[in-house]
Amino acid sequence: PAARPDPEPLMERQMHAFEANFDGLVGPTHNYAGLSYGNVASTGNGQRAANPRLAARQGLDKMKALADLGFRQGVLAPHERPDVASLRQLGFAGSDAQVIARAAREAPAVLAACSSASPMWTANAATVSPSADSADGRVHFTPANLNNKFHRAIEHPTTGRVLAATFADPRCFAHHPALPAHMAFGDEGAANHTRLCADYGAPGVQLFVYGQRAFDASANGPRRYPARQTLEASQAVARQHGLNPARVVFAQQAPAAIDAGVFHNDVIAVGNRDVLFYHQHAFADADATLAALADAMHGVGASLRPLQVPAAAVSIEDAVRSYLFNSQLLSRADGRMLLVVPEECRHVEPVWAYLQDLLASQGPIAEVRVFDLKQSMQNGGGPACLRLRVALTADECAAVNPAVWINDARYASLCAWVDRHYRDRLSADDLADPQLLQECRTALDELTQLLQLGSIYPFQRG
Ligand code: SUG
Repeated sequence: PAARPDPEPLMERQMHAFEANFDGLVGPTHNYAGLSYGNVASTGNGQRAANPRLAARQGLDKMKALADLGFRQGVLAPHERPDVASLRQLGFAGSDAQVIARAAREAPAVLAACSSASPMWTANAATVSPSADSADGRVHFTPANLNNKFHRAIEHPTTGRVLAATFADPRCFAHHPALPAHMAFGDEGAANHTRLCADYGAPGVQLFVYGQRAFDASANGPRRYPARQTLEASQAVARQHGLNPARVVFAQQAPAAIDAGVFHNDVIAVGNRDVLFYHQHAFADADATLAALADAMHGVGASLRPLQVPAAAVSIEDAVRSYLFNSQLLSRADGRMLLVVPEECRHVEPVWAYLQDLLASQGPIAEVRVFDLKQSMQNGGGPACLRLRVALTADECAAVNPAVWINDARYASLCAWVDRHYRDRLSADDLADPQLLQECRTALDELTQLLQLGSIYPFQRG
């Protein structure tokens, strides 16, 4: 591929770079099926009735609120569900309606997996490396294979097409295929990846957190719940993105944290610019991880500002219950930071008390905003799960599909689209209804026009 046409001087690029957030729009089949063993909200709420319309509106309201505050906010389209192609691959034949009816009768759990709206959690869509860090000066994307859960392993082909339709210009954006679909390369994307830097446009340090080593039988992994991400997957993504090894840190997540329900690192840590906000028991070896990060940051002329939350203030259980760390840490125009937390933080007393102390401490976090994301939270997806971060220069921003940015008009048209097409109640039994597939296709066909995505869905591709 051609190199960047007219590279701006580095200083210029640094000044004009920023972080954009691309949230997943909740799909019309949002439901609670208890599909994610190791994610305690998902298994705890399985079989509860969901409200897809409310779920989508809650997500859109967060996008709109952040756009109104001046943050660049984009949206990524949901996927076609139920995924009839996957059902056919599993031996269900006939018309689309017959495929669904047979799956509902013979294998309802498989139908539920093929009906999940899980692509909404775009922190798991891909790992993204900004141009300032990659060898060829482009933004790199690797869709996550999400190999650990079947309902998520079917996401990456469509995710790849959504990303390619959003970040289309090959002079700015490089798209890689997902890693091989084997547990040795289990990859959960940006949920286990944090980029630290002084400025978004300056070279940074990328932290990859893994749950287990695939090729080292003596390694100590979790005992109760699965480790979804392997070191070998993280290493492959770092290689694929052309990252400088001196600016990459691989760290193991604490196995005990995974066993307590921390199925991704973004349930126990979040970073932004030079700040890493993390729980005392997030990492298997916190001292070594912090030292390696501080060292690598020093190498890019930055200094790390670690913000450790002691277990004495917030237990791992309360962190999981409240999703304190599944927050968005965003840089305001004045350089101080805003923490976007879910409503549940208000209801877990030690967490809310901790947040008051944090605000009083005059540290980097100056503001906390609370959002009601209950529909997503009940499946284990907080504010940070719902968004994919992409650091962009002004040039790269100009190359993004303009129809995906959230502004007043797009928010209004997406809300109207949701209200036109989404049900306000969906239970496990409703997944057998063949009409649901038609509703989903009609809605998505309209959405591809609204967001100018082209024919990204299997049903549009014949
Ligand atoms: O992969 N839940 C998702 C939640 C993903 C959260 N993402 C991050 N932490 N970044 C998961 O476990 C539940 C679906 C269900 O049970 O119906 C689910 O897939």
